[in-house]
Amino acid sequence: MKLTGAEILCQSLEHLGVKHIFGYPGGAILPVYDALGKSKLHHILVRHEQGATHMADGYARATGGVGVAMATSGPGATNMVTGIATAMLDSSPVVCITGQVGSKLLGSDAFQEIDITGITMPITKHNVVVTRAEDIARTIREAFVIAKSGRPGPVLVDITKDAQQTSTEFDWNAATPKLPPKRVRAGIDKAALDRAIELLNSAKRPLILAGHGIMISGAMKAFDQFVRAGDFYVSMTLLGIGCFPANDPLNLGMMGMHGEAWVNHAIQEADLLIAVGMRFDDRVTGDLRTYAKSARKIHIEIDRAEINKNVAVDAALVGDAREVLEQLLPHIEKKDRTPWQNRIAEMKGDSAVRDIQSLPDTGHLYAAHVINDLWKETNGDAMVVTDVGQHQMWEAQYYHHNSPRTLITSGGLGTMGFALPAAIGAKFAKPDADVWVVVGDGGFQMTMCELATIVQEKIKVNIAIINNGFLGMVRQWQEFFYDKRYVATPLVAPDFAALANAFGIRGERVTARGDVTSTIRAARACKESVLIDFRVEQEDSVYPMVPAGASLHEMIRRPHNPLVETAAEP
Ligand SMILES: Cc1cc2nc3c(=O)[nH]c(=O)nc-3n(C[C@H](O)[C@H](O)[C@H](O)COP(=O)(O)OP(=O)(O)OC[C@H]3O[C@@H](n4cnc5c(N)ncnc54)[C@H](O)[C@@H]3O)c2cc1C
Ligand SMILES: Cc1ncc(C[n+]2csc(CCOP(=O)(O)OP(=O)(O)O)c2C)c(N)n1
Ligand SMILES: [Mg+2]
Repeated sequence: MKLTGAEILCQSLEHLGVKHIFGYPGGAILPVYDALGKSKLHHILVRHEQGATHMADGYARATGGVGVAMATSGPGATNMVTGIATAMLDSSPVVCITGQVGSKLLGSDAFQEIDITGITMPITKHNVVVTRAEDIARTIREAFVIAKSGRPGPVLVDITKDAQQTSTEFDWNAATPKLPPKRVRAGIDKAALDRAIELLNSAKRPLILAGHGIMISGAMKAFDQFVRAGDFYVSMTLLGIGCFPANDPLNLGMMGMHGEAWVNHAIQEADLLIAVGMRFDDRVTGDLRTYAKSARKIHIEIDRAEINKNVAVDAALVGDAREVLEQLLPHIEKKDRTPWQNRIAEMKGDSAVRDIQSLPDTGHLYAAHVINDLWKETNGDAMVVTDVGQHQMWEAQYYHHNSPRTLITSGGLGTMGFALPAAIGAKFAKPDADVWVVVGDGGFQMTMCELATIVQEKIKVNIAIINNGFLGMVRQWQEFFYDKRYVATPLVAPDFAALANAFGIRGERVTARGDVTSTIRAARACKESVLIDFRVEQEDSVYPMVPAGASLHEMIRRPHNPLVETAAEP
């Protein structure tokens, strides 16, 4: 059967099980759009190509499947760069398809010609220019295999206009990928496994560092069994949140710069750290010279390049988290952990002074109240998509996630503007999910144009703007480290509720603590999307805080006590 390259692309995507494409058209990709119109694929018209990549990323993170974004050449492609880098840093499987000028014009500075494969070389797992229609089906199959296999990541396929227009024979079965999936070592090193088992069974103060890789691997069940077999305490990275239920007594909470104080102290006192699918980011370790000095380390990690990159380890188990945990499981011996449990309880007791919710209403609305009320009102079952800044950290501290893939957030690149589009993508992936955007007044203004996408697609996503009138996280750094010189952080914003109305979305404003729950409840009951502008305390800070480069136990604590640092146990 003869088809154009554009038709082959659409049919290939259908073969790969793709249902949604987030994109924006233009001249160099028009043949594909023409074919899209005749296909079964649902194209979601975004308002900015950055939004398309975040939507594809949110879609991928909500399901573990591949998200697809599309744009034209030149500015369409360059607008994707931030979204691609965001996906790269958080190992998210996204396939970006861009149009390119005709192959005969390549290198001539043609209209809207840009070397997008050159630009995205360091921020994609793989990228490729396709100049022949007959290569499209195979290349797109390869793109999906590469994006999803091993350590996932973004792949960009740049297709010249003539390749889209030329007709050629289409045979899906013959278009098998030529690239092998990223090679994962066949077996886990026996000596390392023995060493790990010995360390696991001899440790007195073991602590698990649970990361994003557990979710990527789909290792939640094996992880749960592993934790219970050894009665191990679990701490999580920001991206690991959800891999183990927050309400389990063995779950201590988040580690790192804004992690729970008792977790950071426990890391420094542990005699064994078991890192599973996490990469020892500097937000997690603080000063490496003083990091977990008393602890031996086991690292379970699929990407060999991560081993000994930041933290030297005693046993490296290179492989898929689920497979490794399953191999370890039969060897784990039950131990009496009473002294370590007592020590943890002691450290926790210091910190969890009292529950934030039981504080009297002082007339101030704190972001922590909003997040904690959102958690209560949604029974912890919402899919929360956050932006970047203080509100992101408060979400991690005060919304207690019990299920995997229910917190979607940009960790590695820390991309402001991520939340709204990523939530739209997540909603398409999980139409029945109660999707909430938790976003700052700064980040919201970066991609708020996507409100129009919500309206055009008639989807239901609730938006909680944590409006503190500041680029809050930067203001916090200025408060702590620049003598409160608030340069370029006070932020004027539009009336967000009125703005929502202008887009055709219901808008609310909340200034009093007593109105938080009822407004959240009404928003959930409403069939359409609702935006709530929460006017919160302007100069509150996130505590505790390990200053960048400081030792993990050197945390700045809340100076006086109008609030506790984090809520008591969920
Ligand atoms: C303002 C701000 C503040 C932050 N503060 C904190 C903080 O206080 N605490 C914190 O934890 N983070 C914080 N972060 C996030 C931080 O920057 C990192 O993004 C995060 O720590 C990374 O978590 P991770 O290593 O679990 O996930 P990733 O970076 O996604 O790494 C996942 C790892 O798992 C591996 N992997 C993938 N698949 C598998 C598999 N199948 N099997 C085994 N391994 C696999 C990957 O190779 C990779 O090494 C902050 C971010 C921002 C923007
Ligand atoms: C695209 C981008 N630009 C700049 C930054 C640096 N930055 C990190 S947090 C932050 C402030 C965010 O302000 P806001 O969205 O209002 O959230 P808040 O911290 O107040 O909750 C800034 C500017 C960033 N992370 N991303
Ligand atoms: Mg703000």
